[in-house]
Amino acid sequence: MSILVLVDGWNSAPWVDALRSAMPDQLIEAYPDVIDPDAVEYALVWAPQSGALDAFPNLKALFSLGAGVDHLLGGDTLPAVPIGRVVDPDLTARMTEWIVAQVLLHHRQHLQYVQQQRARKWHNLKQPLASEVQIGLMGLGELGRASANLLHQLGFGLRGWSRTPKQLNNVACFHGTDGLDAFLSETDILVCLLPLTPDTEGLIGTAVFEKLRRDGALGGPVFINAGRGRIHVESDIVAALQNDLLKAASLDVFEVEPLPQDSPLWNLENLIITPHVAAVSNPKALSHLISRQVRAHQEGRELDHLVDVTRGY
Ligand code: NDP
Ligand code: OXD
Repeated sequence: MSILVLVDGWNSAPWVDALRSAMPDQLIEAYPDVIDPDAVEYALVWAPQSGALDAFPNLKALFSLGAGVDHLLGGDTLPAVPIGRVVDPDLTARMTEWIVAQVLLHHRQHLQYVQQQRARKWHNLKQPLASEVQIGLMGLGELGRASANLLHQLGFGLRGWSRTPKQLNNVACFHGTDGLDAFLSETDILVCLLPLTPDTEGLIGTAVFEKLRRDGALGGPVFINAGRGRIHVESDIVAALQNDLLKAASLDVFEVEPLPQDSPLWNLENLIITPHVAAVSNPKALSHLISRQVRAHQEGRELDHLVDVTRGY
């Protein structure tokens, strides 16, 4: 039996090393250096190339090396085996840090103060309290809920939007297409932590920005996206940041990654760009999750955090 690491676009060596430490009794192989393809029973995957998994007829389970699974569900027919995804305190902590950091940068008007500093200008801006600002979280899954908890502790008002109904402490919950307008109407900082699915692709653009609260304490709405780039429409973001439909934005994810050199996003002073680093999967932390999952499957127990392929996340 062997466990395969097939991570397109990532360096597989740290994953192989971490898995060998976590599972010293198992054979860990890095694609394409596989001794016996028939012996591969588990595969850790990120964006496998078309048809790559066909070479392993005895796969029993796949594990996405990220929380998102659009890299896996997008194209090919997949082997009919369970797919586990990353839900882990390490990744959750990284994401909540990034979300809280971006929210606070906008809330505390950091972009304006940087401009003032460059101009050697000493001028204090009116500062609202966190409790005067409503954060609207699109996506109330593992990462959305963890971010909500921390933002609540900082005193922000919270609204959340999901596909199915939710009841959460301290979050006004909305769901589905019917609940979207009401959710947006009192949101000052819109945070996207949605998965990319056929339903969410291209969802966030001008029509959404127009519905955000315009007379809130921050003086204009802010958009933050750490979900996936193809959920937003980049040309709409550029226009919205140029014509004050949005006051500012933070993007970690983009329609095309790496963000092309000629993208107009690079030049916008009211936009913060990070290169898809909000919550990078950590091999050492996640090898323990994979090890637990493999053991559970071998012992006939159900895997945790299974992906629903039909739903797309
Ligand atoms: P979950 O699957 O736990 O949560 C997804 C949430 O989105 C759920 O609340 C779900 O609703 C909601 N949702 C899905 N489809 C729709 C829809 N059509 N309309 C409304 N709500 C919808 O995911 P995670 O929280 O673990 O992760 C979210 C995403 O974050 C990942 O899919 C990935 O794309 C991204 N990510 C980005 C990283 C980065 O570094 N930038 C790192 C890690 C993840 P319901 O609760 O009703 O099912
Ligand atoms: C993920 C990511 O989905 O890193 O985990 O984007």
